[in-house]
Amino acid sequence: MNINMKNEQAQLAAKLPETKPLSGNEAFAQGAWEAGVKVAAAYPGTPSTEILETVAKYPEEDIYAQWSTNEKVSLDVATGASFAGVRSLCVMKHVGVNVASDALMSLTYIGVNAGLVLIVCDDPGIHSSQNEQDTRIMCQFAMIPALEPSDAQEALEFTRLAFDLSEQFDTPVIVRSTTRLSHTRSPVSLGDRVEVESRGFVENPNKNVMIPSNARTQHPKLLEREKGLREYFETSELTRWEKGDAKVGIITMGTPYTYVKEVMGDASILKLAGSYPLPENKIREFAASVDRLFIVEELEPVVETQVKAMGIAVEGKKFFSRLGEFSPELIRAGFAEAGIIDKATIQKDWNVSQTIRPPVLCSGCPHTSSYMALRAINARVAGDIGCYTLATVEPLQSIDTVVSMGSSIANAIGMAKAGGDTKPIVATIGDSTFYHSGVPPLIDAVYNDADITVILLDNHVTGMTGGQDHPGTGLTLRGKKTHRVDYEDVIRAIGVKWVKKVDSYDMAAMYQTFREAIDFKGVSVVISDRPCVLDPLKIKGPSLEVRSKNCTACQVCMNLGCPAISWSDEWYDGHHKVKIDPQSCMGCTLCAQICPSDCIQAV
Ligand SMILES: Cc1ncc(C[n+]2csc(CCOP(=O)(O)OP(=O)(O)O)c2C)c(N)n1
Repeated sequence: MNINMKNEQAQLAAKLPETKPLSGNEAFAQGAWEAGVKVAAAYPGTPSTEILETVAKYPEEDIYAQWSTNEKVSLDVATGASFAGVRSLCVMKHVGVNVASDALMSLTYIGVNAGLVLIVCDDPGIHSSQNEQDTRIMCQFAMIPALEPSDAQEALEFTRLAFDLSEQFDTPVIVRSTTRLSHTRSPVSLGDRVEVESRGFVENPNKNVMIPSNARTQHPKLLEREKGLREYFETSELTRWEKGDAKVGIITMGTPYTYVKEVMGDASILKLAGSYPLPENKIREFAASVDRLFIVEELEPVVETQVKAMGIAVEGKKFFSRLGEFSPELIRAGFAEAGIIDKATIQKDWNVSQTIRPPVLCSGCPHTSSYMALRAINARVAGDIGCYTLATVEPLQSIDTVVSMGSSIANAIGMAKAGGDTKPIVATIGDSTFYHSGVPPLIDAVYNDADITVILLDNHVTGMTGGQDHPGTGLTLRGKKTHRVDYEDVIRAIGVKWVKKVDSYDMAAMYQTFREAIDFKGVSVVISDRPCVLDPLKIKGPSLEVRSKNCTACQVCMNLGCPAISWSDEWYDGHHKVKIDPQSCMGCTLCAQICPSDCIQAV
């Protein structure tokens, strides 16, 4: 190669967009940054958490980014920024939409000033959630366009485009992801950021104030908007007709598109930008061009129901489940069931078995002692959502109910008011969850004089989602020191008369304090206080060991469910003695505190 050719190649490479391997979540963040977003807010939730964490890595002068106390607050913050004239982003997991939905249902009537985009990550297969709801139904319900990218490149591009659509059609736009897309890495071409001028606050109470008279005039505009968006998707490049064998036509979108391409690459495919609103004419044209029409969509038959309502014969959920996450194997099995693929070609030995590993709290987890104490007290425990939900399963097995984030305290109020239970009524709630949605029910408990005990499990972090900060940690999303909202101050200000803080690693004090709290008539709160052993720093004290000659194999320490403790090869009276793995042991000493034969000691 001569020097000129080398120079030409170098110039060409300089013109090409930079390509990087990005996860879907990183690509969403990049798309938002490229779109000129100025304000971003979220409450963490798997699989969406890394989107805002990535946004916070872009320069502060470009984007202000914050953790909000909950999803409704984050949407209201984004809405405020849009009112003020700058592009804003809001991110949440699918169940977060339930929390934000009151604001969302009004926002859809208001529309936007500057573009507002919500990225919502669903969790088909329930890898880490309390349910498997399909956000696409919420999009239809709220009449908000749903964009459904198939891979990380589209995650970036759809997000960037979503801001333009938001402004063009005066609507919030939802970009819908799923766990597979959010957490899968693939090469992505990056673009530059466009700096978008602030539009400033536009005074327009008829549009911005949702009182009945204004809502009445706004509602018909939503129908107009829907019509406009439908027409847009009819001709948009995002609606892609990939011509193939006309015997089988498949309408699909999102991650299922990639499975369809892998399994049925020769078929005719209509790839949709999303599930709402649908390009009806394009779908009719496509349906007329194929012998048999299928819809492949994960979770609910959102598109299928709409296409059937158009009077078009289509098959979908008959062969592709409404439950769980899709995979190429499931798509292949569905088409085999439909008689499209020869069943004999399906690989039978695909089932790869995994070693079963029950979920447990970490060794040294400060939540463990609370549940040991509650089990000893034999309390009726209304649980909540966080790492501590793991105390539902053996061996701690001490939580009776878990509904949704922030439900524990009000569930306990209901149980106490129902009466008839001989057990003391206790609610357990994490520190992040308390500020998310635990404060109003605590106010309710005081107001209605409920006889309940609340255990606030303060591990100084949002543990479940990977250690995010929150108002109780005193640090912002970008790690800056800020005002720490003090639990005791808040709880006392609400009017709780009995509040005590106790060290989670002092088993006897925990038990004693719980007993006193339960004996108190009315609302009592115990703050179980110790930092998480893994976040933000790994806290490893000197490990403990079992003096095996003194171990009576009583198994009391096994009740902790500590992953550092296991059975040894030695026996006592027909039972296994125990041992401690020094690598995993965090040195919390809980096992030593409860060992009746005093055989667990520091190394
Ligand atoms: C509405 C909603 N938003 C977010 C989540 C994701 N999520 C589950 S538990 C949790 C918070 C856990 O933190 P904390 O209460 O401090 O308990 P920890 O996990 O630290 O024990 C979050 C953000 C969810 N399940 N539901």
